[in-house]
Amino acid sequence: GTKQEWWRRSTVYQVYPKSFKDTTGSGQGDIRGLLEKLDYLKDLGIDIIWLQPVYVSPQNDNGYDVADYCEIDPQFGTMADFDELAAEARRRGMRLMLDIVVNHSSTEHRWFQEAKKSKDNPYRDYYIWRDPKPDGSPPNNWQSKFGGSAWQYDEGTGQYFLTLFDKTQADFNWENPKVREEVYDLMSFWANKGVSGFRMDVINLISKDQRFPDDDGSVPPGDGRKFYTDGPRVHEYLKEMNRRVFGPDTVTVGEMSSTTMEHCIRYSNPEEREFSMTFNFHHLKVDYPGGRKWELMPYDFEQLKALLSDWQVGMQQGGGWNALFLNNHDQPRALSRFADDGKYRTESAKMLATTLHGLQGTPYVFQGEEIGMPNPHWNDIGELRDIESRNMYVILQELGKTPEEALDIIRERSRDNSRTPMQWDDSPEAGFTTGTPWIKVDERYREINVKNQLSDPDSVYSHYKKLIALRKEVDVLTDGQYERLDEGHPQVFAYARISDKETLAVVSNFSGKDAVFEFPEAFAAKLEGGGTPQLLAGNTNEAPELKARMELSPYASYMWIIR
Ligand code: TEU
Repeated sequence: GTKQEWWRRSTVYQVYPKSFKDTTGSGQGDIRGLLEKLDYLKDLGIDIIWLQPVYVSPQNDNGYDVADYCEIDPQFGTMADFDELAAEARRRGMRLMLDIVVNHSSTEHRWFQEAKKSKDNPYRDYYIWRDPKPDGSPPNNWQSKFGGSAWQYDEGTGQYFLTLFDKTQADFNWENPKVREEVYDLMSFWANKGVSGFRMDVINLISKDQRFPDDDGSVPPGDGRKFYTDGPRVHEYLKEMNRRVFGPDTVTVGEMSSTTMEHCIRYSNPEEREFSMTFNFHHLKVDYPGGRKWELMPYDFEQLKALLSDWQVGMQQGGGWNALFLNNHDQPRALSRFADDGKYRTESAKMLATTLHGLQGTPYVFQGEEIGMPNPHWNDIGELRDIESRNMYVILQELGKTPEEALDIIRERSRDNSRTPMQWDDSPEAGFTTGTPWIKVDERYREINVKNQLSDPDSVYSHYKKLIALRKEVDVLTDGQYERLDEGHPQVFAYARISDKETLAVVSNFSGKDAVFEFPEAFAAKLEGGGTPQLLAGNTNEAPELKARMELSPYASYMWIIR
């Protein structure tokens, strides 16, 4: 690819700063903690560091409620710390990708504080205000993603304002060109400080249907999703943002909640000049009965494979580019969700990594994923911190669940599963803090930590390091045609990546039982006729020879190349 697409061979590391490394004893991570760990990330082979919000914030949604877009919150450090971080990252050949949260701001932002003063305040139309219905009820039936109505009533001016997330996160009115100018200015502020990457929070929600119609129930009940997801002017806005802010090699990723393939092709095809790549979440809803997050069911393996495959083929055909991920700060740990965090923990973690990193796209490693951190064990709701989880604990009981039933659902679904402190070593609090951590450290930190994996060639860490290096060396990982090879196999996910000079094959047993897998005829013929397969990555001591019929031990996973 051209210089502009250098990031197609890169791997991004996602840092949740609050839980990464604390250097002050506050119990919360900080920027100087990340500074201390830059060599660790460099050694892992990381090219881009996605730094999640460290802006001034009341922390109701852990920094996704921004009260000043151009100031570092003192709990994370100072602007001088940030400047040092940017310089030190660049000195090591790594880039910073900042999280930009501009669908909404905190209600503590001065713009909102102004806007709520009066209906004719110059900042009023930075946000979305509507009159109550005649009976005083909210303007429509849209629901917040964190539960409850998406509208908050402001006594002072007798109007409601829109909050798609927490009631202290007020949606911006992107129809207002002044809002767009403010956004481009704040993004340029960071670009001028040498930031050359942006992760755009729920950016496909910024264009709302200005009629604000009631939801007609055609999407999960009460969720106005289809009235503000991939809205009427979203592509217009993103093209304007691209023109106004991005440089020729700025790397950008859009978080596209509930989006479609067609939109993601438009968001990420270079000719559209919007973003470099997109996150979509369809593959992370295969354990949601009827798309409903707060009900439990075993995950649908066939649907997981079908969705990953459809998005590989569809984005390839459309010239789009996937951000590849199974973990982030909003999802439970994939290791516990899709594999085995007990007996086969190491094999499972490596299997998921090989399966993901063999796909076309840019892989994202969420902190702790590279050492096989599982979901922590939660004893009671008091251990949870996330606003969404705490709201749902109440709402689930209002819906008739017992406290224990509600807690069981929270245990599986809570975003806190991925937010416990990074486990650096087996010292108290896993070496994360010398103080009391803001959220508990998982009790398995003595067994699962960076220190005891760094020099172990068979560790999960070493496996990630190998996969990240392969992406830079093996061309077919970047541009090989994707082809699914397992037709509905109950245990195995297998696929190929094919280019004119080499073929990659990835075969993974997603089950805790032995599996037999036979390649399709056509591909098996290729195996017979082709060159000698070379094993690039495996998760068992003895990798079986690649042949038409494979016998796979529990969670066995292999990546071969055939030249
Ligand atoms: O997340 C968008 C979002 O919708 C997720 O929070 C997730 O889909 C939600 O938990 C549904 O159950 C982004 C950020 O990643 C998230 O941390 C923020 O809370 C959210 O936006 C609001 O800024």
